[in-house]
Amino acid sequence: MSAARGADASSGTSANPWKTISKAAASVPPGSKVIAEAGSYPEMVTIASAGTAVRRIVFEGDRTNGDVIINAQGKSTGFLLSGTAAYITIRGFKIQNASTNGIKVSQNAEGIEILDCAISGSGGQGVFLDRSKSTTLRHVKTQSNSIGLDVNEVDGLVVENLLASGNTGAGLKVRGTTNGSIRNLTSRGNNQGAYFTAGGTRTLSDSILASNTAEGIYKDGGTGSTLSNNDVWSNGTNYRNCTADPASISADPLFVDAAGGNFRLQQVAAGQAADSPCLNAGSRSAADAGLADRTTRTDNVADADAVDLGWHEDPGLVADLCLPASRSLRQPLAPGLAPGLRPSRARFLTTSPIPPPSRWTTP
Ligand SMILES: [Ca+2]
Repeated sequence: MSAARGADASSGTSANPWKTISKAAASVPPGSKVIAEAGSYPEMVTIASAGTAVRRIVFEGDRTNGDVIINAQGKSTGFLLSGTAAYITIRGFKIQNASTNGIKVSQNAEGIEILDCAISGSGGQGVFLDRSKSTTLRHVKTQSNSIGLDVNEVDGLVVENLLASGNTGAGLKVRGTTNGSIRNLTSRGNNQGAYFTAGGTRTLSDSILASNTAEGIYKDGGTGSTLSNNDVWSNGTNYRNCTADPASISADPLFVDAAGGNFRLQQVAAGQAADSPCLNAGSRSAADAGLADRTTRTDNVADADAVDLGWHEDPGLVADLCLPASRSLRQPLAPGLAPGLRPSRARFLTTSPIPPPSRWTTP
């Protein structure tokens, strides 16, 4: 698509792109890859189509020349995955200022992947997974929303490398949910770091929950949450209705500059005065965590050995895309983040087979 020069009446090729992602969403068959180049797309994208496990439909923001932004100002939702959506991948978008949800995955939607996205300024949840099946989030930032990530009774949840900060409610809220795994979460400066309601089977590990106003981890009744290898520090109450496991710590994580939006970890090898206690404190290797190509360091050296706790940055990005912690809910974005300043060009490719799904599920 090209927000600038496209037309929805055109053929949707690279030379004659569509104007909106919504047009592509209503048009493409399984196995398609939709590419949106840099620019701002002022729309609510509803996706009701279904790929298959081996023929996903991929919506990708090509960030080579800048951010690809869904400007949902005045819309309820940025990306709405309806109940019929299946095997859809959404990758590389910034979704801003939706009145309700940046991304919503509806009941019975299956096999949805949300990768490398940043959601901010939503009036409700940045990301809301509402009774979906087999849903994956990887390398996602959810900042300055009401709730960062809200998971409601999902069957099969994988969350790996999530940053939740500056949300007025919980950074992470998990209601029910079976077979849920949350790893490498950094949840800072929210009301709660992680809030679990009763029921389900969920694990939270290799994560940092720090400086949240109310609880670091709040288990609101019942059982079904397993905690391990977390740093839970300086919250109003670190653990409520739950206790630390022996592999967890409670120490200042030594973010480089959390107030300024830099959630990398201080380390002597990268030039800081001290080493974060979160280095190599995880339960598995960086490679097994899928984070051996990401970094917690200011010099962009990739994580190695045991995985470091919490958020890992993409060293390929020119600048961190985190919002400063000082920005309150729904304030205008800084000029440097203003959308739509670059000409956008977009391509819709149906003739090129997309890579196998493993490319998209394995960073
Ligand atoms: Ca490490």
